[in-house]
Amino acid sequence: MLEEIVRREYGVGLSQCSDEQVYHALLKLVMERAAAKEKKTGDPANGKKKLYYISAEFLIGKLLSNNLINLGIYETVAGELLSAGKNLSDFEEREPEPSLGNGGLGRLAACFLDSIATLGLPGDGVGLNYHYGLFCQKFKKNKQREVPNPWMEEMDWRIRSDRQFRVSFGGFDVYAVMYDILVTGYDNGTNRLHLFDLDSVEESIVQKGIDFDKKDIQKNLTLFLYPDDSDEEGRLLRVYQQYFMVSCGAQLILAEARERGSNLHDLADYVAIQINDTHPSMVIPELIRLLMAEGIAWEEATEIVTKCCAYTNHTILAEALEKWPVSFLEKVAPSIVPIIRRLDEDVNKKFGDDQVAIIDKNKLVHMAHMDMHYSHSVNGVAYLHTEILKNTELHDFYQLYPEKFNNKTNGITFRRWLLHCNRELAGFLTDTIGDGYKTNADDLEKLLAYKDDDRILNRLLEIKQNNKHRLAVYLKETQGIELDEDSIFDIQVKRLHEYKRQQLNALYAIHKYKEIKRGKRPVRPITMIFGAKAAPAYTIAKDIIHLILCLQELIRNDPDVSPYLSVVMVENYNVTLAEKLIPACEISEQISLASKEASGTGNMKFMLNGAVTLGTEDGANVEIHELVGDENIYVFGDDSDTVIERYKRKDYRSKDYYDWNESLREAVNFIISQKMLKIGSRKHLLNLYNELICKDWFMTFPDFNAYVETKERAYREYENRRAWAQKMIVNIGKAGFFSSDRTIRQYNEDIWHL
Ligand code: 26V
Repeated sequence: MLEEIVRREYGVGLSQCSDEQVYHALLKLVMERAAAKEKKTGDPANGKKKLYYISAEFLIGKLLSNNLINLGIYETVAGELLSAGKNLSDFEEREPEPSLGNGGLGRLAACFLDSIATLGLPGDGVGLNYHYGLFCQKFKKNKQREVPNPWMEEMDWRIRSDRQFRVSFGGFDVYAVMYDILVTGYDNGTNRLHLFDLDSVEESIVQKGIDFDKKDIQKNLTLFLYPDDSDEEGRLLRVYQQYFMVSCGAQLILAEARERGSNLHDLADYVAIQINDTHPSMVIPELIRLLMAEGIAWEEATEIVTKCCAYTNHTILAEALEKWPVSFLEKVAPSIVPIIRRLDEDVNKKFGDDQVAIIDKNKLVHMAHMDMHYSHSVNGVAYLHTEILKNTELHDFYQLYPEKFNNKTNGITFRRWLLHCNRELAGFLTDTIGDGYKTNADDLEKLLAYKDDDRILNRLLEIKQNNKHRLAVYLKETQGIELDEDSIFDIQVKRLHEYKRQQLNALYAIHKYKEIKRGKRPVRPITMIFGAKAAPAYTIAKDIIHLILCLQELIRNDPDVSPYLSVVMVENYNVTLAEKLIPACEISEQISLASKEASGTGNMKFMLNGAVTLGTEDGANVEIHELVGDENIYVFGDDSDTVIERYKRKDYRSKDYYDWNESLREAVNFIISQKMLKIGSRKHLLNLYNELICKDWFMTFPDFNAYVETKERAYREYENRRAWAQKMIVNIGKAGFFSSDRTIRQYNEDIWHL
């Protein structure tokens, strides 16, 4: 099939093509096949209602192999290339990764698009065409440096559409263009991801690193994806981005609804809108505005919009809940300010309660409050998270609208996170239990019947070993990192955030280092792998990276310790690296402070690939624990009730734990020891040391002992290889629940009704 394309396009055979020609032919092939599977407006196979998943982030990752898998032509194309003396994996490597998201929230949106298409549901993504994805991370002098991360090419996955949109900012208008990326379903139809952009955006305004002139909106609007808690001056630009996204989105939604036959009064029969966190919240007032411009009265317009919109909350961290000054909105989007004020007045009239107001006394607009009043559904992303929202964080709103609150535990697409990233395991599963699991994830349970089958158990261990080998080869080639393939691969990869507690894992590394120095060697060498980006303005997160990199250097150069312990921090952790790391992992670190991680989705990816979780009772870990049982997970630490109580009492003093706990004190002190100061920066290490002793806001110290003990137990039990393989079987077998196909079915049944 590729042969046909290159003959047509270049008039030569596959074996005569340059690599660029082949790559472009692959893009063409996939896009043609995918487009052929689109259902067109008016197709009776499509109901009239369509979903729009609006999100500031879609962390789609590379698309080539996933699309080939979803279209069912992976093997054929791989074979064709091989006969022409070429290797598909070279082209997979060549594809730049669109890193259009920060982490979990953006990756979830991408998994959801895959599942929506796979289930054959009509649903498109709506977002922004960032010219640079999340910054590319470089390590220099054991510190993170940020450089731009381009992904667009002369020819890539984007299709420029003819639709034009005008967006009115305060004082000037812009004309938007729309790019579409085809979203293939596994053995099913094709949907689209719509990414809006301005032709006037100029990459040349980027100065050193990722700095640029924040003021010229025409030139910088979609230049960069925001690293979640960036600097103050960029906040206004972020509001410009958000309003631009939702204004274009709202126009697209209304235009398409009309094309499908809506008279706008019945819009809710034609449209479901999922608001992914508060970044797209301005779609509510924007839609009301547009409906009123069409002559629909206030009450009816707000009612229609409420029926269309549903809001997902992704965090309970107060500092992450967006509140925009009214003055910002007046500058950026003056036409929706009167609408927001009126929504606020209506809420005040109805409830007369400051706690649930949209605009507070400080003239801040609480985006989540607007979402909860003017959506028909509010959901959390894991059981525990939703309970905490209902009982604590959003309790006032839960009392007003109990019927709106619901849980949708996150999921991951098995196409990317099993079929694509772990072909050997996927093949083994097909041989063992058939391939029903590819579309019916619960079929994985069939694996449990083999729990005592030595052949199967050994094969699982062998596949894990092969994946460890593949990772070792890859990291050696790409980053010059050497891994001991016989050591335990213990992995923590995720955004760097204090609540995720990479610092706790680093304290363990120090503890182990000290033990080995004293002559207590582990039975088997341990490889602790980290991967994480820190937001550029997030000082403590960067200090934690510095600590880990310094430990890596210290241990690597210490012949007493390096045969038994290594700390490895991979550079530029992204989706592509995740796809290599996860299949090779044996112990999955999910050690956030209980109550703080809304769900986590990495935890699910590791489980599905046969890693055993070492984690707190937080987010979806709670559900993993329930599914696999005590025997097949390592749980430690204070539970969420204890943590929430301790915050309420305001009596946590990390210094007390430091004073009482000798081994903790030893590890903490080591951060500013002579050995460390010789390698690292006094300023950064001291800053981190002080932060821990004087604050430790995410309570690592109370969990330290339990963490060390539980990790040691996991390492001990690892030595019983048969029993370990049984834990792997249970983890894989029980992972079906975490398929995003299940999550999307639930969204559709409870919220969208497509
Ligand atoms: C944003 C910010 C911005 C300000 C500073 C602190 C901070 C901390 C976290 C965030 C992220 C908020 C949204 C987010 O990415 N949530 C993640 O969503 C995932 C998908 O639902 C979920 O699995 C993760 O647990 C959750 O952290």
